[in-house]
Amino acid sequence: MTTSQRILITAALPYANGPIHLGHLAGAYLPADIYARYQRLKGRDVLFLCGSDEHGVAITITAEKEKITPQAVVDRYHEMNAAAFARFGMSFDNYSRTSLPLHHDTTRDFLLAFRKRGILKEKKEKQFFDEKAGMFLPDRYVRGTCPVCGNPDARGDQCETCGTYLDPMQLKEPRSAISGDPPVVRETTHLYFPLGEFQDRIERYVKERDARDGWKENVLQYCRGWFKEGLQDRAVTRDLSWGVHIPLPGYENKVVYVWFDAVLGYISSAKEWALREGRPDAWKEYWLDPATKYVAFIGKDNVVFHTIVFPAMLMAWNDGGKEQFVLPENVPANEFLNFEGQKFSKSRGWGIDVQDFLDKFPADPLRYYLAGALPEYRDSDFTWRDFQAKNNNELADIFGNFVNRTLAFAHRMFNGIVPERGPLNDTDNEALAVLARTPQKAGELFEQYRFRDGLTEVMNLARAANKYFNDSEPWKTARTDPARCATAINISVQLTRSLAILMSPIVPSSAEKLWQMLRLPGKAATQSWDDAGALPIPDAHVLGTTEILFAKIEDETIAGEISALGNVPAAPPAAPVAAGPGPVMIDDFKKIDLRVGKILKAERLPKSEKLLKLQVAVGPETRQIIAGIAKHYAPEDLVGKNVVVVYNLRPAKLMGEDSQGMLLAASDGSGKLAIVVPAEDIASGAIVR
Ligand code: B3M
Ligand code: ZN
Repeated sequence: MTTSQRILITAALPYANGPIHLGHLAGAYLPADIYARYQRLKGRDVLFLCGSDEHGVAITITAEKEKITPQAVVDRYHEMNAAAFARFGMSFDNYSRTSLPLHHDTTRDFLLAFRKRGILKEKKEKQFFDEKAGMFLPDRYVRGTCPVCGNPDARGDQCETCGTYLDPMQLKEPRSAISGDPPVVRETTHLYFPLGEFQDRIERYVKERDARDGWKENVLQYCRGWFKEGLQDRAVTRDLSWGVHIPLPGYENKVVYVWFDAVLGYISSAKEWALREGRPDAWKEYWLDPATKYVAFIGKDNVVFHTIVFPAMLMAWNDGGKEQFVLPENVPANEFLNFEGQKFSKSRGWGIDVQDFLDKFPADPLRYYLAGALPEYRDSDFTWRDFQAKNNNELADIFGNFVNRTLAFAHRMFNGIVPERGPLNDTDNEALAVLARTPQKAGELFEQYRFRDGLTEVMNLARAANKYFNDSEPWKTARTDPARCATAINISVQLTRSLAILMSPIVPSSAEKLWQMLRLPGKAATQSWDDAGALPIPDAHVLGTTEILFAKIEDETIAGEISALGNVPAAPPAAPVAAGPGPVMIDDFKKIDLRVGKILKAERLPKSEKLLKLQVAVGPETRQIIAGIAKHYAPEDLVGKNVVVVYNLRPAKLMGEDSQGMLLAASDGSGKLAIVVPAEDIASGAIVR
């Protein structure tokens, strides 16, 4: 029996402790989904798995705060996130959850097998205990003064101010992050996984897989850092009550460490999938076949667990000789997506949840925008204006417009019947050459986890298609050369079909809508990627009815979102350049007192991504001016610059700061902004007229 290549794809299991936001989508989920959809089009046998990570102390803390059970917390967020993923178009074969008995059993299998084989060692250690909360404190729930930099609010695992990795015992004046009380030290016993013993094998593993499949530089860098530090043995049990219980004497009040069980959730998710398929052993076809290519998509904060801890656990299991699990062939981790220039933050209410977003806009424009802005190499930024621009200027104006003009023309001039393709000319051949090479070019990039570049290739085909339509001028040849017109429309229709297939990993529901408009059999998602460059629609094929694929997003809508950000002032709608207020008398102009100022100091306002606080010398006087130029200038680039100040503008308060005047700046409506500076050096205070 020949089977097509099996690809096992996992995406990090999100904690069921809050709603997922756009940053999560851009980090792991959208790239994983594009990859899965692309591989299915390549005809590969894909199993794509995810699920909720439902353990960990953060969940018990939420439960205590809300006075409900941890199970109630995870039930709520599991449902919520599963629904959000479905709406976003995630094509998981299974979305599981780690509170399932099936998962607890899988975890205990690993733990007990490791214990039996002497891999897990018991160690006694001293740990902080919160007497008020009645619990041992996980490292990050101990706070205190950093011994290195003196930060009074350092976390027990790491000081976020100076970056030092800490042991909670090193903190000065430690206190519990749960009750606020100083904790006491108690002795406790835990099982340790000997990660240190695996260092050589893990280093070799990373090297080998990188050589074979090209790991991302950011991921390799994290690994090198950990290797250099030296891998440490890790406790895999915790003194908690919520989690996977351990049937070993002395462990009655302990559970498995959340990360030890979470990574095994990928295996349980496959088992659950197999049960639902009615073939309980089917998971083995993926996990236990050495020919399976396993790719684990994650965000950068999860790297160590997927490149080191999980592979070491699988190696340890495989050493037992029973089942041989495949190890990740690649771990494509993205950096972070920020939101309007700042980190997503649940506590500060900064960012947007997936459900909230999808209540306002369909999934495909969001998928398209995020795919083009994925933080593949460095952090990237979601902004409402970029989102609008990408939707309107690319999705609607390039892809949507090509589809719309082609199908509208075919309906109007050919009654919706695909006209005959005659002999080809140079214009046709040029377009068809772009078409012929796009599947391979874009496909190679997707294989290398370069989704932004892959999308660019596909969109270049859409651009070429628009150009082809323009150059062919079917509206002219309809009269002058009907056969030529027919050929151009035939090819254009074929191109819309190709785009439906090639765009389907990015905008799956629009691709299916287009597929229906073409009235072709099957679905866009079940076609062959490699045949996307073919011209299979027969002459005289009858098209379906046409609809608009992508709606434009209005300025008001976006302005509304921006002003809803609260402390960020909405940018004024871009005015057409030529339209001004009309003529004024010189006396009116003279009412405005303009003077040269010199910027002495510039700093960011902590809560604003748009505003800078400037100290500007105007003659003998120093004025504080709050200017909305933070997106265009770095504070350090402004110091020393001469500018033009509206000197007699009535003072105002912006975000609680006094602003005495305003800088002149030019903007052209494209979002670009330039401050106005005198052409020569001139004394500050000089009058401008
Ligand atoms: N739940 C962390 C996170 O959501 C963690 C991932 C588990 S992957 C096995 O970022
Ligand atoms: Zn510090």
